[in-house]
Amino acid sequence: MTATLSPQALNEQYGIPHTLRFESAPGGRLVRAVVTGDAATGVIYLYGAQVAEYQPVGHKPVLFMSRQAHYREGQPIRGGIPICFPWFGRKEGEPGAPAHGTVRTKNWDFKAARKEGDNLVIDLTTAADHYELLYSVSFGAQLTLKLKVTNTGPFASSFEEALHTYFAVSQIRQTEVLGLKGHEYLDKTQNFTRSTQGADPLEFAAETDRIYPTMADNCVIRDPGLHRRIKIEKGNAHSTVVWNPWDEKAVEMDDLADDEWATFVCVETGNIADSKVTLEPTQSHEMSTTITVEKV
Ligand code: TA6
Repeated sequence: MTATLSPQALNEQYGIPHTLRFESAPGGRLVRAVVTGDAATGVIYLYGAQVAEYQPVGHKPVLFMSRQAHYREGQPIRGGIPICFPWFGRKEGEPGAPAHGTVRTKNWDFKAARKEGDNLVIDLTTAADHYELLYSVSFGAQLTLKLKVTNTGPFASSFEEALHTYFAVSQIRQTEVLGLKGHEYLDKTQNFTRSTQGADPLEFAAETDRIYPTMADNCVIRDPGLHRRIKIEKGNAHSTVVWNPWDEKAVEMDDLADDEWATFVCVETGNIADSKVTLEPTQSHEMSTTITVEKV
């Protein structure tokens, strides 16, 4: 199995009538799987194993995707759920290394697709350094993501990981994130100064870029404009990141339209900084997150 299989070959091998099909993405270079399940629709790119769309039946789209996203090899796709691995942000001691690791800008191998009740589950794999990665995405009334990492090398080694989820919101100024109170964070807008979050909810009135390295609790996004709450449950994930670039930073980003910053918030599940993971040879670690939308 190789990630360079054509949509036609993938359809022959893994396609499921009325439920799963493969196609070329805009621009024709990347391949994506389109899910039309009983409980939800979705899209996942083989490039980066990046979930780009998720919409449970009866709800509006849950994920944000930039109108100006690049769909070409060598560049990350702006929106959906990029996977950060084996480091988060800048690599320590290597300023030239790509931000957020190497797996979001490579083609993954499509491994399997199966129906489980109303859900459609897709497995993709890749390797990075001396790690093997298995990513399982279950599209249903909830979206469940599981990232399993195995150390295939001869030595113990450590990594960081994150599911850098872009949630669509009606308006960032009215959006609230709950569950962070009392947790320490590294403020990237203040040169990574450490502070403790005093109050719940977190509201947005300026650029926000915070790593909560030891925040394993679940979070909730409250969006009164869309009349919904998004619950983010975490398994084996001890860090949370919250990000919105605000207007000035957004204008500098060529893969984001100037008005789009106000319509998303990233709430990211991961293991970062103080919570990086160390694996002995042959050991595995699985992190997961489940996203649930509720009307209010
Ligand atoms: O998760 C927050 C963050 O690390 C921010 O600092 C911001 O730069 C963002 O990710 C996007 O990073 P990217 O490399 O995708 O432009």
